[in-house]
Amino acid sequence: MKSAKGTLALGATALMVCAFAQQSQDYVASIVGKPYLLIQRIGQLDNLARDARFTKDRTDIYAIVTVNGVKTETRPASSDDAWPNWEIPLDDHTRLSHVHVRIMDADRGLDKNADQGDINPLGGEKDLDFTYDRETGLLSGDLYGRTNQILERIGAGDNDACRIRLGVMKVRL
Ligand SMILES: [Ca+2]
Ligand SMILES: [Ca+2]
Ligand SMILES: [Ca+2]
Repeated sequence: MKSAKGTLALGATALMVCAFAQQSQDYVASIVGKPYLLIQRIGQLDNLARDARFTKDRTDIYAIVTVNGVKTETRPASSDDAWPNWEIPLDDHTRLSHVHVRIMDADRGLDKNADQGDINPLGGEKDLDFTYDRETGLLSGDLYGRTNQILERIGAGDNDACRIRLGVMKVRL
């Protein structure tokens, strides 16, 4: 049987560009039996790694995810089109997880103001907010869908546009 424990067969795989398919299929979930946010892919459409006045910048995009007020900062991804497969646990104690996702590109030195990526298709909004209902398995808000569904959002209407693929996953025990 192919269902190795913790392996996700994602429905979106068939839609992916061939060059990236391999990387995606290599993903093996490290959280089993509990819902978590998977940020599978993050790519910059605008250049967030533009050189600033005093320093050379590089691509080091990371995510700040807040779940019911608890903040998690991921490690940076160093590619313009990265498949970091960041995993952020959702709230396993309450029915609803209110999730806020922000994307940043770190800038260092004297130019330490980081650039905030735009992953929200609406003008004037850069972040994504959604609620996950543990009982129904449904997402609502800036993301809507169901558990184990990868969703894509493309930022528009603001500067520093990025493309993100993410979803709430739950791998059966
Ligand atoms: Ca930057
Ligand atoms: Ca940077
Ligand atoms: Ca926007």
